[in-house]
Amino acid sequence: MEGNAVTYTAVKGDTLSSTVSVNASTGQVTATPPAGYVGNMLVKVAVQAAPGQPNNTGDPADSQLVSIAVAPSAPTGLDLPTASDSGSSSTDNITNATSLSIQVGGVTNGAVVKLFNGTTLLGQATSTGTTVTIPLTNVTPGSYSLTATQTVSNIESDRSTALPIVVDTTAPVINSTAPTTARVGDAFSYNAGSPKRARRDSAMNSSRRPRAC
Ligand SMILES: [Ca+2]
Ligand SMILES: [Ca+2]
Repeated sequence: MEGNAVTYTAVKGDTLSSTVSVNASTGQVTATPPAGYVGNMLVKVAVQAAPGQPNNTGDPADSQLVSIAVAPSAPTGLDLPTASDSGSSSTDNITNATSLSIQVGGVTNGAVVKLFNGTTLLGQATSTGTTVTIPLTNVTPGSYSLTATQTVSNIESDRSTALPIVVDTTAPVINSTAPTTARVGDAFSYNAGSPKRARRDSAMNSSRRPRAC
């Protein structure tokens, strides 16, 4: 019956409340699992000779039970928590901590959550809620692009959006020289974070303070 007209059918192959449909002309099967379902879903797909077409197999239809793995959604909201984000900003994802935690959201209770840098597995933890914290120790200084997956019913999700973090253990240095003299009565200003020359505020102020005598 190769090349002859056929009729496609597709129905549920299990008791899940999923919906299954098939395009009669192309045979394209669309199966929608129940909302939030993770696991395997069975669909029974059959093809048979269209009415009036010869059927050279003993069976009226050639059917197949197809197992579809429905994966959990990717985790969301990776974060370097404030407690692990050291330095002048606790939200810049630049830290000198080599023992730190990464928080992962959007996970299912009981999911195994894996944390990767690129394709390297850094750590994993089992979620006991919708967020999970993955501790990391002895982190080598450098730049990281962290992603996470969650595995539910032995089916692993896609990767989350990446969280870039920098682990920098090099102490900052002052690369400017503080002035050693100041005039009595003048406000003194020095920016240790700028390599520019120090200045005296009085030079910029029109209203000078009276000088002490
Ligand atoms: Ca943070
Ligand atoms: Ca920081």
